[in-house]
Amino acid sequence: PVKAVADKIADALHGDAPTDGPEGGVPGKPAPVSPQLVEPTQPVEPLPPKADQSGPETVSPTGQPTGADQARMAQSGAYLTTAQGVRVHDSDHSLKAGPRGPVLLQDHHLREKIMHFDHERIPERVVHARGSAAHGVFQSYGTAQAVTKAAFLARDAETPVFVRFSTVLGSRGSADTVRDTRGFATKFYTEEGVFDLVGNNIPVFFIQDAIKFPDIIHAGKPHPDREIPQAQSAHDTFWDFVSLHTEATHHTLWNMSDRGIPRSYRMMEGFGVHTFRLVNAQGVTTLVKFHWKPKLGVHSLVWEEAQILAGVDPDFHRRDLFDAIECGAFPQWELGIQTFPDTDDQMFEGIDLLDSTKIVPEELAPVQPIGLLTLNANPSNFFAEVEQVAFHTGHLVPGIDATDDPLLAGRNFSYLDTQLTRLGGPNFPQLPINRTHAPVNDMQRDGMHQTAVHRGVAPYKPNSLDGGCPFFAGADAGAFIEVPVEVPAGRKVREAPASYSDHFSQPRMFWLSMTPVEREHIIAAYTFELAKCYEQAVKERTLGVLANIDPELCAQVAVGLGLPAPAATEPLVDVRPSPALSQIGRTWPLDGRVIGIVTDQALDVAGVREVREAVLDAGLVPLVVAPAGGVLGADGEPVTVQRTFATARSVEFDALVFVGVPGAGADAYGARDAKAGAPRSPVSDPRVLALLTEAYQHGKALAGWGGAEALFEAAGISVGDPGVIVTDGGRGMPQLLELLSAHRVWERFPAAM
Ligand code: HDD
Repeated sequence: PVKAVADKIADALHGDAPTDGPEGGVPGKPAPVSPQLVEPTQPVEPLPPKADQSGPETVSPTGQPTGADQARMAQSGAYLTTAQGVRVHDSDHSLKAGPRGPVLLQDHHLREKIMHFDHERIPERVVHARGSAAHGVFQSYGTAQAVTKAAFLARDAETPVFVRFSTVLGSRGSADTVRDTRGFATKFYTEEGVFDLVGNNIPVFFIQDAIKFPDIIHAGKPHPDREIPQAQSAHDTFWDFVSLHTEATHHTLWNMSDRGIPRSYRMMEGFGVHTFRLVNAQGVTTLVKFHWKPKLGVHSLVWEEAQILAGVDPDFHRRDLFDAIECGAFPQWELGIQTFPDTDDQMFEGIDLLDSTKIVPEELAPVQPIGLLTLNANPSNFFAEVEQVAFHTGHLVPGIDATDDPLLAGRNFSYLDTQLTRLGGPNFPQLPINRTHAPVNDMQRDGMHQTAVHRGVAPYKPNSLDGGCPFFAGADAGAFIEVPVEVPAGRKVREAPASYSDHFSQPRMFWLSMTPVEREHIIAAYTFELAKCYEQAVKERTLGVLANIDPELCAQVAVGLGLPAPAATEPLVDVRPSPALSQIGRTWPLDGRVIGIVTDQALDVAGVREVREAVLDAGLVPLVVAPAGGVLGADGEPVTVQRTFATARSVEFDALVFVGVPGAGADAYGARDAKAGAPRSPVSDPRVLALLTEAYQHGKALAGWGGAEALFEAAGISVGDPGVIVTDGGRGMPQLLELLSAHRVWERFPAAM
């Protein structure tokens, strides 16, 4: 990312000119009104579509029409019409018998308008209801050619994609930063049809068999009587279930780790979870697990940040993704595969590849990069694209096949079924966002919301009336042919293989792979969640589960709950840690990170300009925080204020820079909303002190100049403390950025000392 990119997000998204918005305008002067915002009274030429209003592709890269109608994408055309195309004279008043008279049944426009509005909502997804998405492109490296014949993985192939990220438990309007698993679903519009990789940011799942899915979800969703709590697992029914159903232990432990509260969708790994089977042009098969590796590294919030954000900015992840793409800081992930020989037992180094509660450590099977995903365009209509997109684990293309993982088998049933309720019938593949970019020549006919006008008289096979068309394809003509693998014969049983009953060895491996800070976060997460439960028996039973992972984990959580720590009921397994599982200890690029510059009208504006420039040059986003909105620096190039002391909260920044002592001597609540008789702060506005202390507690890099030491001292922070630097305006930036590239100042967390 270049300077222009971050400049654009800082200015275009947060206002580069005074506006009449809540935090713009020159104090004391009426805000100028943009001519474009005046409502025209006569028909005028429609405004040209904005850059972000480009609709879904009408033609695929291979020249296939996608069915999308660009003309319907926005308010274009001079006259308002009814749904029947009749021009409308008045849409503000119902047709009445006189201005105070009763409304007439004859008013078709009224009925049509309200009828449509009444039906605007569709059922939200039963899981993963809250999400956001983006368009992009997948560039293959061609390195998977030896193991798969899938054409989109051939060298230099470029495939359009649509990716939707989500939380699992919450409703559509729930907060983004809750502790939960995140969905990571990718639709590849390949030339051979659609391939969906419907994964999560956690590589294992709660259950081994899809038949348990309704159970885990009923347990995790709000209680059926009061419908609380929303979007979280910190309640009795969830812990009741996972403490009884111990195959959930591994996934639950990942949820309680920092993976459950990502900093950004852009900073999460993605996993296909199941083992898939690839087949190459010679018919040779390989078992694989898919991984998405973010270029920006894997980073998380701290729990307090996540909680505050849920109130301060419930759309934090949605905004972060949209803003980053809008400003050109396109998020990227490398797709990688772990490969395993397709043996009869489908085991690798003693790990059952058909058990979705297990991973294969990267140290045993390295992740081999096979392509690069870049998200480069935001949706133009949330409903049409993000809400109506329908993913399916059964959407496979030649070269990629399913395995007998019983979790995958159930998913292959469920994803088709759920669309009938959500999207109202069997024709959802015709919705623009779901349309394949490959030619469709099926014999599906009619049904609700059919938009195709099919020709021909013989939608059946065999036929002679339509010349026998269409014909079957062979492998040489690109047909999808299931790999004819041997299936083990046996008795019909409702049982699982013996290897599925190992529920603790991998949770123990995960725990042992964490650094002290990460372990401390896990202990705090379990303690928080269990302390929110009412049932003593549920807490005690869960402590029993933790004892089987690690006695120290169990003991620490027990202390927090004020309960005795039970002994393990199973022998502790001797496992080797997997360092790849830890998020800490490396440095990463910083694209799109947000730096707050906290200042005051009276302070060093030239210095603010310099820091702003340095932040922009590094491809980051500077946001200027001051006591009131407007612009600073009447004497030179004006600096726009993007946040005020009333609206800024430390949680939306990755690092903070303080200019002197902003708000010194101000009334306790600042100049703008001073309360009569409120005390004057001897040091600074209390909200500035809160910004500073909160950011310090959350391990954020802090810098200051122009006498900011006095402010730090007032907050009990010394300049020599880890991650606290005194800069000389913009010249201190390299130091700050270096701190930031480790994501947080880890030394500040007690466990790391
Ligand atoms: Fe699922 C949605 C991921 C197991 C049934 N799932 C859904 C989405 C993701 C996942 C990312 C959101 C897709 C979107 O953005 O539209 N699900 C997973 C993973 C699983 C998994 C990684 C285990 C490895 N799911 C799973 C099982 C079942 C389902 C076992 C049912 C037996 N999942 C669904 C669903 C959803 C869904 C009910 C809700 C909306 C939808 O499918 O389209 O069918």
